[in-house]
Amino acid sequence: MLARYILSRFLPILVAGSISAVPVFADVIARASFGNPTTRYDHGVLGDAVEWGSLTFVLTDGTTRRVILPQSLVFEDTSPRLADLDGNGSPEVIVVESSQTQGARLAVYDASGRVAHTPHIGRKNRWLAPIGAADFTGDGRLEIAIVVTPHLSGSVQLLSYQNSRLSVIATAEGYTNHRIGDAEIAGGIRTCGPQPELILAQMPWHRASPAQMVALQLNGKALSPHSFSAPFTAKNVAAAQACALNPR
Ligand SMILES: [Ca+2]
Ligand SMILES: [Ca+2]
Repeated sequence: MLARYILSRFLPILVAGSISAVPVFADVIARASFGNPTTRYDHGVLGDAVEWGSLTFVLTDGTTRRVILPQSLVFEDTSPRLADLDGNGSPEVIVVESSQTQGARLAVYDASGRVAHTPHIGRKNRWLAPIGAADFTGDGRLEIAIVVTPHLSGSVQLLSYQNSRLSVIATAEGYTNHRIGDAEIAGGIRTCGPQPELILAQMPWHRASPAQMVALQLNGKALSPHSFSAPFTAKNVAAAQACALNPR
């Protein structure tokens, strides 16, 4: 009797809840890709002078949406990254946008368009390279890790995403995940212990000589480095991410 009472009392609420959820779940991004190649931003940090002018989302219902940037901006990036930053069950899309006059910024999109961005670095031909997203603080929400000016200062920033706002919560200097002209971004995130770690190269990182590989761990407001004895190579990064290689 009690079960039936509870059911009859709460059923209308459950039904109402599922109806109101329909519009939200119609806008879930399944895939994202860059398009409209353009040479209007003459930087070539990713190996050629071609960047991207548009970003296309394919939603789970099969429909597509396309964002076309104004002439003043390009996507200066390898590929869009999907991560559910606000924990609502639907991924956001993380990309790098560069301004003709102000250089790169990190931007977050959802199916409705751009929802957050960092400030531009402030100068043309200044770039940033995303590392990835993971829950570094242990609060159940993802933070985004980036390297600002990976060929100059190598400034690592951990960004929280709250209420459509990106805020720097921890930093470290002198680490990189990219060399000028490389088509791909190296390194990444691994979770082998209780918290995620950033796998990066200690600067300087040149083609002629391998760099030291480090794992950066969030420690209060700092990112503390732990050095590997193996150098920063694609093979060693993969082994570190598979937890087969650990800091000494
Ligand atoms: Ca989300
Ligand atoms: Ca977190």
